[in-house]
Formats: sequence, structure tokens, C-alpha cells
Amino acid sequence: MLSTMNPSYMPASCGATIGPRQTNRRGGPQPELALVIPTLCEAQNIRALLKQVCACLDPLGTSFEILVVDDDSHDRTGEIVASIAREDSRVRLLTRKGQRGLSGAILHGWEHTVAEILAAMDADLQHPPELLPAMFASILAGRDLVLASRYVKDGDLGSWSPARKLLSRIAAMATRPIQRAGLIARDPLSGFFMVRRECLGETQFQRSGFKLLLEILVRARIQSVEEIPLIFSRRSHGVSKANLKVAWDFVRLLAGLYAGRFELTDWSRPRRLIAWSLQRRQQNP
Ligand SMILES: Nc1nc2c(ncn2[C@@H]2O[C@H](COP(=O)(O)OP(=O)(O)OP(=O)(O)O)[C@@H](O)[C@H]2O)c(=O)[nH]1
Ligand SMILES: [Mg+2]
Repeated sequence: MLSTMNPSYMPASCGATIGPRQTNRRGGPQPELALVIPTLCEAQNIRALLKQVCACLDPLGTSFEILVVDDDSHDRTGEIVASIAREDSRVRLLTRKGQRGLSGAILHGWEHTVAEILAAMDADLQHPPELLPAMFASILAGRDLVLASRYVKDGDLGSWSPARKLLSRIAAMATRPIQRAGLIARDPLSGFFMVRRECLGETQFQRSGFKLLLEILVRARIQSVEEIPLIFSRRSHGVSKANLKVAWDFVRLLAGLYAGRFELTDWSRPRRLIAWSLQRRQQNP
């Protein structure tokens, strides 16, 4: 049974909805699928990634567009994408100036497309584009949301250090009590996912931070989720943007979601949280 989450814990000024949809400014067939790739200094990766993504999406026979949302990278990422976009009208560059935040960049891209199926993936070649056809097929088969997961059978965290693997597992575990019964995703912190626009509705999402998928799982009107195994590759070019601020943003997001889930606006009712967790353990052993 799904419940509509109370979004009141978050002031409207720090959130964003996906609608209203904007028209495709470049004309041509309306895309059915829009893939947003957020970039911050990914000049060494973006050309190869765009080529691989097109090669994977072309055979699907669907109209698609790829929106690269670049936060004014100083390494010419934007110029490279602009030159590719001049040759291929399915590629679009959206440049944000004076802004940062992976979640906000994805939302910005989704706000600038009319597509009904929305997707996001990283630009650093850690997410294999070969998974896109299976993800698309899952949505066409009726799933509301499909994510590439490192925590299902045949998925893997790859060559991360043991400490980072442990932190990642702890972070994923910490989301369990706020996820919905019967819809618990094992890898709610994945950055590679696809979702139906209609499920996002008027929900306001946080623009700061890295973990949009978690917020969608907790607060959007998702009724079915599929996880497809992802073997996380190593970043071979460019620099990771995961840092202490990203970790802090995650803690804040988690605190806000817990507060919204259990109406713990003053953290004065921990018994409600404990009772809920025990009930969930019985429902999802
Ligand atoms: N537009 C935009 N993109 C961002 C921002 N921060 C990160 N990105 C992009 O988001 C994606 C994920 O960032 P990464 O640095 O790879 O983070 P990560 O995958 O968690 O960390 P690593 O495993 O160390 O690579 C990449 O495509 C980045 O370029 C941002 O503030 N704005
Ligand atoms: Mg990465």
C-alpha cells in the first residue's frame, strides 16, 4: 500500500518539481526517452560516453535525447558537448552558471524535456551504457522505476577500497526504515536509473546533494521497482567529486526524509520510529 508522503518538512524554496514540461526547443520528433548526464569537468570522458550511449540506444527504435547538464566546467566539457550537439540533434547541452549539485543538475535536465521516460547516469564511464536497453525494456514492461544496482546478484562495487565499500553499505542500510514496504531497493544510492515522469508528479525534490534516487523512492508515487545488476567500473579519467560535502548533504537528506517519514519534526517521538522499524522487519525479513 502506498502512501503520499508529507512534503511539509522541506521548505518550498529548497525543492523543485519536474513540471511543467517544456517543449523540445530544437524541433524534430518528440523524444520518448530523455537521458540526463550531469557533468562537472568530464572532458576526458564525455565524448566516449556519448558515442557508447548512442550506440546502445539507436537499436531500440525509440526517439531519445541526451541532455548533458554541465555546471560551467573549466575543462572544456561544455565545448566538446556543444560540438557534438551541432552534429547530432539528439544531444543537447544545458549549461548552468554559478550552480552546483548533482541532483539539481538532473532535475534541471528533466525540466527541459518533454519525454515521458526519464533517466540519469554518470559521465565518468562507471555506469555501463549497455544496461540502458534492459532498463528501457523494464519500463516498457510496466515498471515505474528501474535502477542499476550494485547490491543484487551479479552486481558488484568493483575496485573500491574496503573502507568505501563499508561506508556505502552502511549508507544503503540506513535508508531501509524510510523506504516503502514491499518496494525496498537494495541500492537506493545508485546514480543510474530510469523512471516514468508521471510518477514524479508535483513532488518537490531537493536540488542540493547527490542522492536524487533515494528521494524519489521515498517521496514519489512509485509502485514498482526493478533492480538490474551493475558492476561498477573504476573511474579511469578525471577526478571524483565525492567529498565530505557530499557525505554531509546525504546525512541532511536522510535526516529530512526520516523526519518526514515519521513526522519527527522535533525528534521527540523515537518510539514511533522503533515501532515502525520492527514492523518493517516483519514485512521484509
Ligand atoms: N552538473 C554537475 N554534475 C556533477 C556535479 N557533481 C558531480 N557531477 C557529475 O556527477 C557524476 C558523478 O560524480 P562522481 O564524481 O563520479 O561521483 P561518484 O561516482 O560518486 O564518485 P567516484 O566513484 O569517485 O567517481 C559525474 O558525471 C560528475 O561529473 C555538480 O555539482 N554538477
Ligand atoms: Mg563516478
